[in-house]
Amino acid sequence: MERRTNTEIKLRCFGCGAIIQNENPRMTGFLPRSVLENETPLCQRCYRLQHYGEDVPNENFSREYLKVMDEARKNKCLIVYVVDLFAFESSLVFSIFDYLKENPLLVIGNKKDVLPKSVDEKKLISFIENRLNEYNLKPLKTIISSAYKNVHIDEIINAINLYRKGKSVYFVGASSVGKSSLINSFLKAYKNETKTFISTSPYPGTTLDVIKVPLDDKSFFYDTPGILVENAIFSHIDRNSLKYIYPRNEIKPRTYQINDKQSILIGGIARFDYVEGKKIGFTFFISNECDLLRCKLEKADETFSSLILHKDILPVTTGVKSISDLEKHEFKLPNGEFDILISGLCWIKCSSEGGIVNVYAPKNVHVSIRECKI
Ligand SMILES: Nc1nc2c(ncn2[C@@H]2O[C@H](COP(=O)(O)OP(=O)(O)OP(=O)(O)O)[C@@H](O)[C@H]2O)c(=O)[nH]1
Ligand SMILES: [Mg+2]
Repeated sequence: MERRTNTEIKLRCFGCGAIIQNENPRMTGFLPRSVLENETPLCQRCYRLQHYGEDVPNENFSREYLKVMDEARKNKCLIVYVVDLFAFESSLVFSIFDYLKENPLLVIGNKKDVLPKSVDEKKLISFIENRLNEYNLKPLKTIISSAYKNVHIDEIINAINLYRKGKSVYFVGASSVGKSSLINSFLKAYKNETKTFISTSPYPGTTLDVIKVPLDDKSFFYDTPGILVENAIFSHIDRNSLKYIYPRNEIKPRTYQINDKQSILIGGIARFDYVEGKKIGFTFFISNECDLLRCKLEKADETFSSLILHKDILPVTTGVKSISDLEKHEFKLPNGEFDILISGLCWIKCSSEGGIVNVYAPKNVHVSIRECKI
């Protein structure tokens, strides 16, 4: 019998096909050595996905990213974790949480300008911190901001100066949450002699490698590439439809008093069916550019396909032609106030005494019920 070389017997994960390795927990295919015996191995990411339904996106970190973050960890540097206040759930990047646990942590909730003006900042901060505490993340401070409107930029700069203790600062988070825009706001607030800024854009994946901005003789701001969260809507619709999804200005919540057996079509990409329950109000927090249309549940399938076909509802996306292209999520409504969220697209606030709702969204987009954000 022929002797096999090492490369020939490399194991692959049964769940995602990545080559199994036991050296680096932050790269694809990681499986601790102690559980390597199994005949059909699952990498740690797939195990968590399949057993806990947890979002563990497949971030293929570049070597540069890992090197920089390991340096941050070694030197106990301040990490600034930027989250998107609108698309909060899609800014939870579980795979970098280990770094956030071990380093001094400042959290910035960015894009305050797209939330209704009446929103209470204290409530937002406690919402963010409660969610992060669930993952054992304990920020030194959480600050609400808007890179667009320069909200609390001075307060952030002061906090950074206080917590960084003369060392470098690392900006991390999901794609498109506004890391580069915030650093640019800091550069504007201070004199930026070069007059050059970091590129920003409405498309995920703008910053491609780690960017170093000098702070003083021996320390830097590190702007890191954002991590694409796979179960957020952005990863599942056409790039040119993103402009309908990302709110660019203050969202105007839209409330519908809905009877049972009525549906709300959410562009040509999602649908909300009120299957059973008393007539109640459902408030949609969604980009103003995204069409919402009410119709009878019995007509919903037909209406949905026909509107998509004629592009009479926006946005549409190539993979969705009819309701059968979407995944169904059924909810028994609890008593009281809560949000139903479609990750990255919207949340729907309501107060119910029970009932049944079906939400249809593109496959693999996270849909759930949570405590009210605002
Ligand atoms: N409304 C609003 N939009 C913002 C704000 N900050 C950034 N943006 C927009 O969000 C998009 C992404 O901003 P970037 O600064 O490129 O985000 P990033 O986190 O650096 O993105 P990556 O480099 O892809 O990880 C751009 O269209 C920005 O103009 C904000 O405070 N409010
Ligand atoms: Mg960037």
